[in-house]
Amino acid sequence: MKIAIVCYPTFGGSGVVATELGIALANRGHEIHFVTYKQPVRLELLSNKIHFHEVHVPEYALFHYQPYELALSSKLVDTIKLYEIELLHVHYAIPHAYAGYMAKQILEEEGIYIPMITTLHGTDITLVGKHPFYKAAVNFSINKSDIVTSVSANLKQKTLDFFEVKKEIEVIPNFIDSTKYNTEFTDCQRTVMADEEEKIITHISNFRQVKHIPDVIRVFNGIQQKMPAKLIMVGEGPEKEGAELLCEKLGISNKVVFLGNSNEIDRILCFSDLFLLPSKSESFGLAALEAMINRVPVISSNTGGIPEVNIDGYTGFLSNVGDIADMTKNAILILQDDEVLAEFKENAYHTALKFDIKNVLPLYEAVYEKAYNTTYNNSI
Ligand code: GMT
Repeated sequence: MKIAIVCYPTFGGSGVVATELGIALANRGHEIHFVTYKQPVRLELLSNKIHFHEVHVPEYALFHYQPYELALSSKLVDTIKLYEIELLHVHYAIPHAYAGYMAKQILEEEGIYIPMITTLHGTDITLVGKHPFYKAAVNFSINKSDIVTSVSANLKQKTLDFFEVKKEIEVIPNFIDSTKYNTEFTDCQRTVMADEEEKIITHISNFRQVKHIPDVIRVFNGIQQKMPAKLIMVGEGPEKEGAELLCEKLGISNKVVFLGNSNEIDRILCFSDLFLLPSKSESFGLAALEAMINRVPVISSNTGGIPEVNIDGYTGFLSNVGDIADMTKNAILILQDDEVLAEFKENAYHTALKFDIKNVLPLYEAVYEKAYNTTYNNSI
C-alpha cells in the first residue's frame, strides 16, 4: 500500500513511533511517504520505499502566526495526487488530524477518496487537546477520521471522557523492535560514564513540565545519599536549566551528566541500572519501554498508561505522582541488592518483549485494510 505519514519530526515519542512504524511498514513492502516540516530524527535511511516531503511555510510579514496547517494540507493534496497515495496516517491530533481532514475534503472535490487514520498519542488529548482553545477543532477532526487509534487503554478512556467521540477507538500500543536487542552490546562501556562501583540512573525526555524533572533530581539525590551513583539526563527542553540549577543547589552537579539530545539512546540504556519517569501525566511512556527492552527497571509514577507498561513490583515500581519519598525508597530497594536488580532487569526485558513490533505491526495493517476497504466501497 502507498501510505502518507504525518508526524512531528523532532525528538519525542509520537515522532519516534511514527518513524519506526514507517520504517517497519517499508520493510514489509509498503511505500511510505513522510510529510512534515523536517526530516524525522530517527529517519536516517531514505530508499525507494521511504520518501520524505518537506512542508515549507514561507514567512510573510502580514502573518503574525505562520499558517502551518494550511501548508501541510496543500502539501498533502499535492503528494497524494503525485504519488497516488492510498492511505493517510496522521500521528498526534493537533494540527495533523485537522490538516489531514482538509486535504481529504479538497481531494474529494476532485473525486479522490483517501482514508485517514488518526493516532492519538497523549497531550494532544490530555493537555493541549482538551483546552477550550482547541477542543472544538480536535473533537471535530477525531470524529472525521476514518479510524482512530490510541496508544493505551487509558488514553482511549480519557478521550471518551473529554470529548464527544462518535466512533470506536482502537487501542494499538507503542512498540519496540526486539531483534535490535538480541545481541549484547559489545561496546557497552559503562566506565565512560561512571566509576566501577557507581550505579547508573537514567532519565530521557523532552524536559517539559509534564515530566516532573525536579522529581528526577530529588529522587536521585536520595539514592546517592545511600550508595555511589551517577545520573544521566538525556534530552533538551524548557526545564533543563532549572534542573541544572537544582543540582547545583543540592551540591550534586558532579554526579549528574546532562547529555542533551542523543540518537544513541540504546548505547546509554545498555549501561543503565535504573530508569526514572516520575511524569505528571503519560499516555504510554515509550521511554520506559525502551529502557525495559534494554533490561533497565523503571521507577515511575502510576499515572495514565504507564501501569500498562511498567508492572508494579515486577519490572519496577509505581508511586503516586510527586511521591518522591516512595520513589526513592523503591529505587534503593532495587539497586542495593545485586540479585534483586538482576531479577528486575530480566522481568523488564521479558515484559518489553510483549510489545515487539512483530505483534503490533499486524494491528496497524489490519486497521489500514479496514479503512481502505470501507473508503473504497463507499466511493463506488
Ligand atoms: O503528548 C506528548 O506529550 C507528546 C508525545 C511525544 O511526541 O513525545 O508524547 C506522548 O506520546 C508518546 C508516544 O506515543 C507516549 O509514549 C508518551 O507517553 C506521550 N506523552 C505524554 O502523554 C505526556
